[in-house]
Amino acid sequence: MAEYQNIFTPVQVRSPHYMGPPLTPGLGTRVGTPGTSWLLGKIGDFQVGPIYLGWTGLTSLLCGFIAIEIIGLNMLASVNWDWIEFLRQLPWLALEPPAPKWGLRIPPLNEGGWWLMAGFFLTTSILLWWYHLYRRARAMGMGTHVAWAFLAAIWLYLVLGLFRPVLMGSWAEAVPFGIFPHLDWTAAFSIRYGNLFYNPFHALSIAFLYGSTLLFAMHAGTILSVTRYGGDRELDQIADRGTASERAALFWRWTMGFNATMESIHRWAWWFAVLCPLAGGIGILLTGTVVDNWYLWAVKHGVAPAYPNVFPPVVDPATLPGVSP
Ligand code: 07D
Ligand code: 07D
Repeated sequence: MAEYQNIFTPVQVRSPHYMGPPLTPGLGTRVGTPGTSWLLGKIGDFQVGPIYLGWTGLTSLLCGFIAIEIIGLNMLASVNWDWIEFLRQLPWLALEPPAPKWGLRIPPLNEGGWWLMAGFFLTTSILLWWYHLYRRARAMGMGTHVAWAFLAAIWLYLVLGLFRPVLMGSWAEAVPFGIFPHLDWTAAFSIRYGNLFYNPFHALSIAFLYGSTLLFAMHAGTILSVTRYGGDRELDQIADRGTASERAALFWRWTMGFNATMESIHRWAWWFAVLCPLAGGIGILLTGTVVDNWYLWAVKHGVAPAYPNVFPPVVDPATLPGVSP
């Protein structure tokens, strides 16, 4: 029954587990006894483990654990250490950054100090994980494309929680930890700075986000549609006439006049994914530092129409007296 195989019908060979090629001595070891999962075999490889953590992976997990612990315990404290309430209210609970009066100083723990500490450990954890990815790729003799793509996401994260607050001179500008609270922050940020829709980098970021889903659907759909010719096995199909790859390419050429190549489609996908947070980070960094109100900016540059003169002139509400910084 093994004649007709594609990605939906993989043979899950129960052979001795593969530990991977030997490691350079002195570079740590892989840990964990490999296991087998029939269910995981339906969506990927059925062998689970071993995993190589090394000191970067291990310290990253440790810092991540400390960060989550600080956030979780603060949330638990905010509901009087009541586990039921903690579970019930979890999506609404928050660990907030320091108030504006603290600027960039270190506040007492209960006034934002915990937030600062959690942020420190989360950032350390993320950066260590980045290095872990980078080192694993190098150790495999691979390119480091995944690590650089991850760095694009880290760029946006650091802009939101570190670079922009530092430029603005206040930790209060940063994002709170919490599921709905971070959405409230996002909505409030947009309103405070005059509607993020008028920020061209937000628009670019959205175009790359939507473009990513489109490319993902086109590429995944194309490959799935040629699995009957072995398209999912990509490599040996690339050069030969009449094979999966040639059909896939011709399908697009004859549908829309142009086709990517087996290689270039992955560059398209990589760049769209990377440019989404890269452009977004630029947009956030400019907000409040260079541009205070994106709507007024858009009016000034002829992007948005000004209100007709029958109304009093539009002033930036943030400049009115009585507005807290
Ligand atoms: C599917 C890969 C797996 C990752 C997952 C996320 C945590 C957080 C921590 C309770 C696609 C794991 C989540 C570890 C738990 C605590 C304290 C990736 C996949 C499943 N957001 N955001 C979510 C983060 C920002 C926004 C969900 C993180 C900005 C909107 C999840 C960050 C802004 C919406 C989440 C971050 C913003 C969300 C699902 C960091 C502008 C939603 C995420 C570190 C960019 C959606 C209730 C997902 C939602 C959502 C995590 C930053 C906006 C909790 C870790 C400040 C509008 N965000 N987010 O699937 O349902 O990502 O929210 O920067 O609608 Mg967010
Ligand atoms: C958050 C990168 C950091 C994540 C890292 C991961 C862990 C988890 C755990 C594995 C996502 C760390 C991971 C810790 C480990 C496990 C289990 C990437 C992140 C490092 N917007 N908006 C965007 C749209 C509006 C606002 C981007 C659409 C309104 C703000 C995106 C709409 C207002 C910000 C986007 C819309 C508003 C954004 C995010 C529509 C709210 C940002 C791109 C149709 C009322 C962010 C320039 C991304 C940005 C952002 C989409 C509307 C506010 C394209 C489609 C007008 C404040 N918005 N938005 O990659 O970059 O995020 O803006 O209405 O900061 Mg928006």
